[in-house]
Amino acid sequence: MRPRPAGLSRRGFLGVLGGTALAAAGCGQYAGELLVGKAPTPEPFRVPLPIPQVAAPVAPGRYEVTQRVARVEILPGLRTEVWGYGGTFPGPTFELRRGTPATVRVRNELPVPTSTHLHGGVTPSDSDGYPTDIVIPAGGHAGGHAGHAARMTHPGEVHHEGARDYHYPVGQRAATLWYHDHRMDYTAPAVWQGLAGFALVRDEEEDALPLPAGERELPLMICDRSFGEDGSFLYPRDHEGHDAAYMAGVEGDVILVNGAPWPVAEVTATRYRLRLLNACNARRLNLRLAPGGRFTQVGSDDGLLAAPLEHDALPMSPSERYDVVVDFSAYPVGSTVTLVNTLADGAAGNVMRFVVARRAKDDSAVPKRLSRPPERRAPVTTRSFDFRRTDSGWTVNGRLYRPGDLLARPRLGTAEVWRLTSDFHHPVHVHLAHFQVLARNGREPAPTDAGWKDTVDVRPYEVVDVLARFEGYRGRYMLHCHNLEHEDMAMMADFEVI
Ligand SMILES: [Cu+2]
Repeated sequence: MRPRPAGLSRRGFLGVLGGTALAAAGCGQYAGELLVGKAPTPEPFRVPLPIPQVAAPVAPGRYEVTQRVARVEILPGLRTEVWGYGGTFPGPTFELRRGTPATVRVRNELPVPTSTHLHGGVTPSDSDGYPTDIVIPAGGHAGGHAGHAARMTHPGEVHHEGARDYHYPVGQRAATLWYHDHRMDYTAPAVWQGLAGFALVRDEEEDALPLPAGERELPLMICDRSFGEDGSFLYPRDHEGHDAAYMAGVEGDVILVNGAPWPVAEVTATRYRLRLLNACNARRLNLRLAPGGRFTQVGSDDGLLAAPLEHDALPMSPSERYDVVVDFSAYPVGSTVTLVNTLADGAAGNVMRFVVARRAKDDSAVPKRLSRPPERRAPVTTRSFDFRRTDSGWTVNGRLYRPGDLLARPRLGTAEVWRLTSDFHHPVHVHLAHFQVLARNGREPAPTDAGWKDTVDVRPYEVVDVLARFEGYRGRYMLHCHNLEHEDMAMMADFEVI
């Protein structure tokens, strides 16, 4: 492995690339570049929708999960090597409760180091999954195709040998969170390989609502992958880990929900609560129901709305979530309802299918008042963050990411307006702080921008103002593009809550 100074390598070569693929991608709805798979495309709507296992605590408030390599059947008849929390993809779902702290011991038996981020979590800085705060594989080995990165160290890198505990106080409202790898330079291939799962926070406010529950509450992790002929995950890599042709982001040609290709779920003619997550590396979605129908939104990225909202379509950039209710009693028994993505053509335009199998009793309802979200607080200042491609690569305020380089120092307990601008599709994610979208290009935000969020889709040449509140903990956090290839190519920044 030839040594490379920090700040060079793939970041350096971005500047000399031709912009053809990027320009083409920037014109349309696509954020990334399609990677065409080589395995036979499975027939859609044949594989039953899997529901990830719920993680079982080893003691009250204590969990242990091992990241390991596993071979699983994703495409019928073929085996895929995944890197999974617990050896599964998605990883187990963590059921967390507001006011009940949880400690999760993550043991790393993969060939590469890892860092786990609880996305949307109000988490102390040292458990937030900082990219250079890494768990070195148990036994210290670090071979494998992406393993060379284990040998490259970054200034200030913190190593945990084999395992570490992440502490989650869980002081936050009920919400659909997720967790995923967040290691410096290699988040995109690691998440692609399977390192992601749900974490659901519940609380008394939510318990009191008559929303659909139990088997009628479905977490749906939507992502795209491409497969080699033998069923392995394809991911473009050059000798340094990434392929410059895919700097816009990698899009797969097979759509997975909870790790199954275009699955099918049998439902009763009743209401269902769907916790939708776009877990794609780069693909944006615009979800609709075919042959028609509406989503009743009850929650956004970081909690329940004050009151439900009706939508015909749900635009979702990577890592955005919607908590919605769909009433299948609106469809005849025996009919099918397909969740589609109108931003894609052909097979990738389908996501999954529901078959309305029979009538059933339904005690659920969507009340007119759902919750009392935190009020907006008057901002103390405005800051600007520009997400842009420069000659040196994907940058924030003209800078390539360097750990420890602070772009802002907001005060704990205050709110600020953060003005986000871009030259391309950039799903901007802020750690710790939740925000509300105030305006897009100076105008009212979209109805689907409602609620407290941690990720917002900033579109080409758009100006998005968000009101961020800094609650919880002092310390170092990040904001970054959640197109994972952009993130790995240094489109991140640090801020410190003081
Ligand atoms: Cu981006």
